[in-house]
Amino acid sequence: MIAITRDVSPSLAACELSFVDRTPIDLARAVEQHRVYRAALAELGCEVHDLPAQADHPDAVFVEDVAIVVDEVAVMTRPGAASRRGEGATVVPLLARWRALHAIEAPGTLDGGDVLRIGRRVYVGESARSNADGIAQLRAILAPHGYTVQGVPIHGCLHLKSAVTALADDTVLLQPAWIGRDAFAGYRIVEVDPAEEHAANVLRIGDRAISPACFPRTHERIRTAGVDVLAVDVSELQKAEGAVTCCSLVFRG
Ligand code: CIR
Repeated sequence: MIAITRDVSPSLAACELSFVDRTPIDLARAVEQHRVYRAALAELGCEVHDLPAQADHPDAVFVEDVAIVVDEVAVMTRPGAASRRGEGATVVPLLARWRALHAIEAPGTLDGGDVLRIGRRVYVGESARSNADGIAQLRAILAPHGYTVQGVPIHGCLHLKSAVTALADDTVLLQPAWIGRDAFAGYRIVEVDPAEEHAANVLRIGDRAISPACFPRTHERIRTAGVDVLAVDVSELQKAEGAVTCCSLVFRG
């Protein structure tokens, strides 16, 4: 697997925030946590390509949001937050090594954090960041490659993948406060522990899942479902409303 990451911006403290209160971020700690996160990706077998930080883009470490990568193509997004629209340009030449590139055009908006692919099914959060036009454009690009693209309402969180991620092809980890179970009725559903509000965002690589260290109760539930958990401390990135999927683009090389 290939993993694209980007170093933490020195301006991370000026990040966008929607559902999380602004609290002081320890930048040196964020940088160290990001180094350990990259090491976890390598431990799970990824070839990690790390892009340099973008000082003028506080949220650029959250590289997941600027592109969608499937086996056949990649799609450069048009992030819903105007402050983030300059982040994708430096990802293009790197991603172009592995995939033909498409792009979401105005007035469409789409954040990669809203896109969950499970096999040939692509679920897209109907969030403040991803609009109907962006979802329709993604559908038009991916349908010829055999993917179904389905919008899913979410409420009370930033992105679809704040509320649900995949643990396996037949199993999802879900926060029922933020998303209906009905869209995932065909799957085995593991719910986050009620005491761990933000625990639904895990990064599945093969048969293992990277998850923030602060959610031990949900880790127990994930292990009970038969999936091994690799816990990483991303506390400073969580203060910027990020977690584990958002810091990488992971795809088959
Ligand atoms: C933002 O609001 O855009 C960033 N502060 C956080 C983005 C997190 N991205 C993600 O979970 N995919």
